[in-house]
Amino acid sequence: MLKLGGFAVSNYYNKVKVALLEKGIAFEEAFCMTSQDEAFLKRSPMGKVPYLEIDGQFLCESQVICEYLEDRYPEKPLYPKHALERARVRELIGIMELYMDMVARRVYAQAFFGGTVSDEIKKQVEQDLAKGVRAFKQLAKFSPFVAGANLSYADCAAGVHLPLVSLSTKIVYGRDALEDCAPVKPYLKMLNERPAFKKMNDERKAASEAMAAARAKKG
Ligand SMILES: N[C@@H](CCC(=O)N[C@@H](CS)C(=O)NCC(=O)O)C(=O)O
Repeated sequence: MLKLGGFAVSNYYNKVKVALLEKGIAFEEAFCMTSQDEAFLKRSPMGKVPYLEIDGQFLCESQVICEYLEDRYPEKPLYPKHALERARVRELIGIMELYMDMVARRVYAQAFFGGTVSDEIKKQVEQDLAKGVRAFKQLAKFSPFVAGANLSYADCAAGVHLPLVSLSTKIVYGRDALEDCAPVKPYLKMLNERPAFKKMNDERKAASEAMAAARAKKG
């Protein structure tokens, strides 16, 4: 049985989790937080989540894990058939992760964890994120899925990254960086009507509430 390591509040963990659910692959969840401890680095060399345990071996990086899932479980594909269309799915994922989530992530400490971020970083993030959002708007199809007619790994990524980019920028800048991209809201609503996305999101919300309660208890 595959074991997915990480926690249900992590967007990268949830990207893989929703792909597993959509593909109907049996898996167990192995709760763990990120860590730089020697023992954890044996599972995930960068100390990040998620990782996937496969017969006692460990694989890290969410996109690499998705590629493995597609190769190993080709039934119910989450990539289109043709090479260029497959590349388009990866292109969208790259834009969302490298130029949107990874950029907005620099203000997540302030948005979600009670930290503060310097004005300089906020300004830089705002500028860089505008380029990522522009590229996303240029490439996203919403017809009805983000890369075209069929559900793909780009939707697994969009369904977990876009809400975080929206929420974090709304909190930090008072303006949702995706507010000019009108199809995003109905698209996310449509995704969340799918049982796999609903399950992932229900479990994310429960885990997030539990984490907030534990933090409040700690003081
Ligand atoms: N490129 C990685 C990103 C994973 C990632 O950054 N995960 C976050 C949790 S959402 C994490 O582990 N952060 C801890 C750290 O960066 O040390 C992937 O796609 O798996």
